[in-house]
This record gives sequence, structure tokens and C-alpha cells, in this order.
Amino acid sequence: MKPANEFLIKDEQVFSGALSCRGCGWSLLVRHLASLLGPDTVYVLPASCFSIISGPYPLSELKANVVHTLFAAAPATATGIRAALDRQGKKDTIVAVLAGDGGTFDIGLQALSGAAARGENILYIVNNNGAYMNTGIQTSTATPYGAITTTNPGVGYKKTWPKDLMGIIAAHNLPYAATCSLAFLEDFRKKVKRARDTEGFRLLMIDGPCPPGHKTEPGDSIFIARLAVETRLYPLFEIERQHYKLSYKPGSFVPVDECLKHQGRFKHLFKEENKMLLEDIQSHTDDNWNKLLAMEKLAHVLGEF
Ligand SMILES: Cc1ncc(C[n+]2csc(CCOP(=O)(O)OP(=O)(O)O)c2C)c(N)n1
Ligand SMILES: [Mg+2]
Repeated sequence: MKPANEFLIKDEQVFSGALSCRGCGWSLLVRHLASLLGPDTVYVLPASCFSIISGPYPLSELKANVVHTLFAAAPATATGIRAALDRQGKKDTIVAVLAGDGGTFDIGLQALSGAAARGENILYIVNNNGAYMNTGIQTSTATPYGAITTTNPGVGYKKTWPKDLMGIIAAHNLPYAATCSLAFLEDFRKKVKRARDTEGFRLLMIDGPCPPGHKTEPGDSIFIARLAVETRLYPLFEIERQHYKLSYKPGSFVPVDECLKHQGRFKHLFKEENKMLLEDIQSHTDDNWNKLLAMEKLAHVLGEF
């Protein structure tokens, strides 16, 4: 039988006193991640909330090495660090990028695609909080449809669907990529271990709670993250060389509004005149889920997973 506390941190790799907002996902994510990657890791940070949270030298939050780099350049910087470490014979040192959705879906996409296509031996982690939070909640291409940000001219909410980053990354034929949630810590830790122990370019995307950006109560972060998975707004899955596998299938149907109603950024969706938007989100969510089920079936047919 599995021990009940398998997800508890045994080897703390961060110092106390993180500079994050209350209820921020970055800190919990990094705490668990760092405990599994260990001190022999170089973290590469493009601009994001975590650039601040990680703390100024010598008051760094992480016990490992941290390299701050340009917003667009993290995978390129990580490529250089990897090459230098390999040259020194330090093959076991892990190079991990910690980036936001803006730094990944938008400005860093070309560097990400380049490093992924070259098969660099790098672990890439994206904390997807659905906007440029550090600079004041501007829309990114990861912002959910219908969400209010500070940069939506006209009606004031995002009117396009977020980019399918996992689909884009799958097309690079990576050895391993997965989506993770902080409400499913055991699953998250399992995926970190698998990514850590895989050679080549690996990517993990984490659903990042952000109380100031999502207009939520800090104490509700994990509760809402769980609802995002249960409503299938944020499905948990793995991709191995373009083959998809769902990690969790909710036992019953939970409508998307159960998750959206707790977030102030979706408040307007609950006005009578916006009912159509809510229905749009439900049907897009259903389509996406059915697509993932079909992708999983395809992987079975091909017999690869
Ligand atoms: C070239 C460049 N443009 C703009 C900025 C300003 N900037 C710093 S952090 C940030 C937002 C990052 O958003 P995201 O990647 O989603 O991370 P988050 O802050 O949400 O954690 C921006 C726009 C910058 N540092 N460099
Ligand atoms: Mg962000």
C-alpha cells in the first residue's frame, strides 16, 4: 500500500519568507518542484512574478543556482548553460526553466520552439496563471476566453480562445510533456519525477492560482484549482512523442460555471445578457475534452503508451 503522505516534502529546497502574494501558485509549485529536483539544479528565470518571488541575491528563495534572463530568451539561455555544464562533465546537473504564460505562449515562443526542436536536455516549467500578472494583469494568449484583464478594449473581456500550447509542444515530438495542478499534488510530483528522469526537452504546464489576477480569495486557490480539473476546464494529461494519455477522468459531469463563479474575472458572465458566453465556454470545454479522449484512443490504437 502507498504511504498516505507520499506527497509531503522531505527535503526542503527553499528558504522561508517568499515574496509572493497570498494564495499564489508559484511558491507551492516551486517548493514541491525544488524538493524533487534537489540542489544540483540551475534555474533559468525569464521575467515573471517568480523573478520577484525568487528574491534578490543574496536573499534568494531557492537553495540552488538561479540565472535571471531576458523575457524572450530563457530556452536559449538554458541551452548555453546546458552546453557549458556538459562541457565540464556535469551531465547530472539539471537545467530547469521557470517561466510564466506570457514568457511561454507569447514572447518566448520562438526560443521555446527552437530549443524543443533541437531536443535540448532541459526541463521547462510554465506556471500558467492566464495573464501577464507581474505587470498588472495584461491579456496573454493563454488568458481564458471571457476573462476580464486590464487590456481588453471594447467590452472588456477576452474574446478569443487561448492558444493550445500543449498541442504546439506535442508537434515538436517531445519525449515528455504534461499538464499538472496544485490541487493534485501526488499527480504533480509523479510528473515532476518522470520529467526529471527523462532525457531531452521536457515541458510541464501548471495551472497557476493568482488571487489578485483572478479576483479570488487567497484561501480558495486550491479549491478552485481542483474545480478547474473537475469541470474539465483544465484537463490533466501526459504526452509522450505526440501520444496523449489522460491522467484523471472526473467521475461525474460538473458544469464550468461551478468553477468560474468563484472568480471575479468571470463575474460578468453571470449576467443574463451574457448567458451565451457561458454556454460557449461549456461547449468549447466539452469539445476539448472529447478531442483529448479521441487523442488518447488514437495512442491506444497505435499502441505506443
Ligand atoms: C522585453 C520585455 N518586455 C516586457 C517586460 C516587462 N515584464 C516583466 S514580467 C512581465 C509579465 C510576465 O507575465 P508572465 O510570463 O505571464 O508571468 P507572470 O508575471 O504572470 O508570473 C512583463 C510584461 C520585460 N521584462 N521585458
Ligand atoms: Mg502569467
